[in-house]
Amino acid sequence: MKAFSDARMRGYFVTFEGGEGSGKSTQVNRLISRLQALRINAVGTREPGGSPGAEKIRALLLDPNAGRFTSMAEVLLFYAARAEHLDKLIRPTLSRGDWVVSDRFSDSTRAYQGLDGRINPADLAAIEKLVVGETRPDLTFLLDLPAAEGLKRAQMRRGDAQVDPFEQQAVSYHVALRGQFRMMAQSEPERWVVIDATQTADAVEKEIWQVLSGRIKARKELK
Ligand code: Z5A
Repeated sequence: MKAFSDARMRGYFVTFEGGEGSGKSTQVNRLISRLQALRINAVGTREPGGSPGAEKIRALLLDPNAGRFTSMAEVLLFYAARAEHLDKLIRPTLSRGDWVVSDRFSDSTRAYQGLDGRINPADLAAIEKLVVGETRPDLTFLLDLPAAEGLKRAQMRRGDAQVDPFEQQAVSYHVALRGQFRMMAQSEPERWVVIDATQTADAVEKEIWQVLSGRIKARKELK
């Protein structure tokens, strides 16, 4: 079985997915520290964003006063940001043989923008193919926890700051999203690893590291 796409040719691409407040940014930072301690060059990044132009698009998408764009406009904005991110950061990093660890990637578009059914799934898949091409994640962690718990954590972290248009959606939307992510993980078990994100941040980190150290060892053996 070929466990990694182009494993000998390029670096390694890890993504974190899940609902609001599921602990993705916390775990991206912890993972980057662990990789750097092993002298593995790794870049932590996020979506939407991750490059100067993409961060500008992020500001548009998450403007608390703007509301949500129409479905197609939203998809195209996320993909415009992703195209920038891929060309300016992700592809150059992977082609140097380094690691990229991203807080969200195209699975978030499939889940969030795919959920309302207003975009034909075939159109969404075509845009993904055009922009992402072969630069698909090697491994994706789904940080899975009940929507209400994630929203509570996000609210605590936000404090007095304004709520972005995605967090403003009804709890039922976030519940449906959780189901969508779980379904996606089930349909591609060779890429996704589901982690119980109700555990402490330390326990989540440990579980992630167990999976990754196995992958690192396997990569060394492949070389
Ligand atoms: N979006 C989209 O619709 N389509 C797309 O293609 C993409 C994104 C790429 C981006 O918002 C929004 O864009 C997102 C989806 C949409 N909106 N929603 N909903 P964002 O980047 O601002 O937010 P986010 O990606 O949803 O993540 P977040 O709210 O920043 O949360 P997080 O990164 O998953 O969690 P965290 O910041 O690491 O942790 C949250 C708090 O919980 C914090 O205080 C931590 O200290 C605490 N924490 C972390 N882990 C734990 C554990 N294990 N136990 C207890 N407390 C914890």
